[in-house]
Amino acid sequence: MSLRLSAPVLLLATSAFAAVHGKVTLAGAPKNPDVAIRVGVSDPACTRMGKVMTENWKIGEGNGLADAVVWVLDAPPARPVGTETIVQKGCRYVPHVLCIAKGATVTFRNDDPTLHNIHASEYRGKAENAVELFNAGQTEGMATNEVFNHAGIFKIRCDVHPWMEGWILVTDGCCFAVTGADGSFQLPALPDGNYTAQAWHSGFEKPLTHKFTVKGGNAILDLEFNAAQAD
Ligand SMILES: [Cu+2]
Repeated sequence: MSLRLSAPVLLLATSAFAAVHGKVTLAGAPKNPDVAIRVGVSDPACTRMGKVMTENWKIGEGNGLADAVVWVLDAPPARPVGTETIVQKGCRYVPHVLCIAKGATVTFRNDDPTLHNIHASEYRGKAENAVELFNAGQTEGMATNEVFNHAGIFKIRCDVHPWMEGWILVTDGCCFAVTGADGSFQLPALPDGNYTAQAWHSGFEKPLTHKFTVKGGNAILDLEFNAAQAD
């Protein structure tokens, strides 16, 4: 009778448990909470897929703020540049917020049985005009690849369905994350040292800045936006 190992043996160094993680929260209630969109009869392909809501404020347990982006300004470049995907599904962008490294490719795909166009521009704050980037129409099943070659905040919208709005944050560095439903995030491992993180959310003109120290591979970052300062 032979001896069998039922599962691979995992060797975990202590450092494997080290982590740079935290939570983004929202203090107070937003002035303009999310509302249902009156799609009306403009496109039955959208209404058939359920209620369409604005997606500005996703607030979870413990005031956790979803869809905020956290990145480290002075981190060593380490993350390989890859490809991410944004799907147009149910007449919304999934994910609503994406963070990528400079030079990465985004595949935009239309999974809806209707026409969408991806109208992308660089967002430079409310006071300045957005800079047009590209505008690509897509029928069902189409996919388009776009490379984002410089850091910045990019807004995508659809001229056919004016409620459709999505955000792509392009960073210079390696270390970034988009917060989950409870506002939590985990950044890639960082060598011990002092760093500066920034957090951005589409409801605010300016990012938050937060200094932190990684010790023994660990750091906990808690960042809070104040709803009273929202745009
Ligand atoms: Cu559309």
